[in-house]
Amino acid sequence: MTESSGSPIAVLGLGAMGRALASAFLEGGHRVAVWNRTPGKETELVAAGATAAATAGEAVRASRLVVVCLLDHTSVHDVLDPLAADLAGRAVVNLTSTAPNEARELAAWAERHGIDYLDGGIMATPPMIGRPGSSLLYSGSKTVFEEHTPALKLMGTADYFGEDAGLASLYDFALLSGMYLMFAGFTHGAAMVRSAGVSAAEFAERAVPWITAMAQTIPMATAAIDSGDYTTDVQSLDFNKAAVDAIVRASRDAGVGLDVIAPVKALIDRQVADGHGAEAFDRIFEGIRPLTP
Ligand code: FVH
Repeated sequence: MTESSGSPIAVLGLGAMGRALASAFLEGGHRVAVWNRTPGKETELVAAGATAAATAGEAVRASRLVVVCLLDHTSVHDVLDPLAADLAGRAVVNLTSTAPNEARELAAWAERHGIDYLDGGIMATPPMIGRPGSSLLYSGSKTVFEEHTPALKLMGTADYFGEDAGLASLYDFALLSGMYLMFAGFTHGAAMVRSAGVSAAEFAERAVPWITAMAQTIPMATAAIDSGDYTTDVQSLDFNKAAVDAIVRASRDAGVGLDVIAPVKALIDRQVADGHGAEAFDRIFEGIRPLTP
């Protein structure tokens, strides 16, 4: 069974993201009850048709679906713990960024209180919500996901990863890791060219197409990583060591800190020292992978 359009939704947390989520539900024709710890952030939403709840409990009791978007795991417990009885029998979709084990802990807490719990990771910024490019990842209660898919799709594409409530967050944080290291790499490059008086904006004109092109080659690394066979006849670790050592020298010469590039060099050096210099760069995966599975 899926929910009827216009069914009431509570949104707890009206930070930049919570406000964007509530707007998307309003635009989708839902009745929306909003609550935030600090009053004042609901004004525009109320003007657009939302109901401002005086307490989180009031918002929850008005709705079958409760969407939570707070700062972190602790704030979710701060808000939801006193409402456990009110939440029993209702669906909670928690879109707060939590670590996988924190999501699992929340799912176990919800189960103990008879609450249907779906965890989610938002792969979008607030202005992207409800627009093309907004993607949300879910795991936990399949019932909640299936029943509320139409409402979830108002925020962005909705992909379900399974009953393990920590999986969506694991994907979310894994993707964010790639993003943070990409941005860190950009700042390292920007620092290098700054030594020649080049602005970050000028550098970005070349960095964006280069990084975009390189991202297209990621699928080429997957076969080696998944099989553990790093045999290569191009660009071995020895080759990459020479390149990264030269980048380190160039960075030093330019007066740039090695904080970003040094861990990359260390990963390569470890594999070369262990006798894998002839194998592919992707072998650095073996230096950081979990022992199981
Ligand atoms: N903004 C983004 O681009 C990212 C995109 C990916 C997903 N994140 C996550 O979404 C969560 C909320 O993010 P946000 O952008 O809305 O964050 P803020 O604007 O800082 O709002 C935080 C809200 O949390 C409330 N809050 C904090 N601590 C408590 C607490 N102990 N009890 C009750 N509410 C609390 C805060 O309330 P207030 O300070 O206004 O009273 C805000 O409503 C987050 O997990 C991101 O990682 C967004």
